[in-house]
Amino acid sequence: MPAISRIVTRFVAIALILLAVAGCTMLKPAGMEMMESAVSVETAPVPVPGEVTVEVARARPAPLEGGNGGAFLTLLNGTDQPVRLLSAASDVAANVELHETVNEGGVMKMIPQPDGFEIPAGGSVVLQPGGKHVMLLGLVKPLVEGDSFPLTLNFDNGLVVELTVPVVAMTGMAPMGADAPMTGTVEMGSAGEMTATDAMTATDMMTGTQP
Ligand SMILES: [Cu+2]
Repeated sequence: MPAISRIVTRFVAIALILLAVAGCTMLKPAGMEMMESAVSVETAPVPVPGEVTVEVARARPAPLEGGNGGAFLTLLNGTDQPVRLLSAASDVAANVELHETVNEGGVMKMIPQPDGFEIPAGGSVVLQPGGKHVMLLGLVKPLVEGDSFPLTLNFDNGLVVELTVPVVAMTGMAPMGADAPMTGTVEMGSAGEMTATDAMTATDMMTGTQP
């Protein structure tokens, strides 16, 4: 192969590599745009390098003013340090706590997590029905499908994230105390009957027993 031809070939090869690299970096802004809009639960979000981001925020409908509700989202940590979600706040509820639902011997218990949730460096934490969740205690109004409400997330690195959480119909288990009075059986699909436990906070009990 003549020298000039080799050089041209090499140039084309380098140009193709640069194009491929450019293609990769162009995907990142597109990913960030997706974050702004509604992202389906099936989408597996990827951390944005150097940033802590929140995706797939939503809440399930809750018919009772004064009752409880649950909000769910995915926390993504694109930094090289662990970051902890310390607390959440919203004017849609009298009190907002971080909870985790666990199965203890077949009984679903909601355990308050006063230390919040740690997101590993480069990793993610998924808040979803039947697991970790943002507990809305003492709703100031029912959560109706199609509505939305503000939610503030406070992280241990000083980051504060303000979200607008849409209320959407969701499959899966209701957080304990949500959607139904605690004196009865909570609707929770095939997972069985949910019972009140000592893991519940006093606030759970008080707001849960309202009609
Ligand atoms: Cu809860």
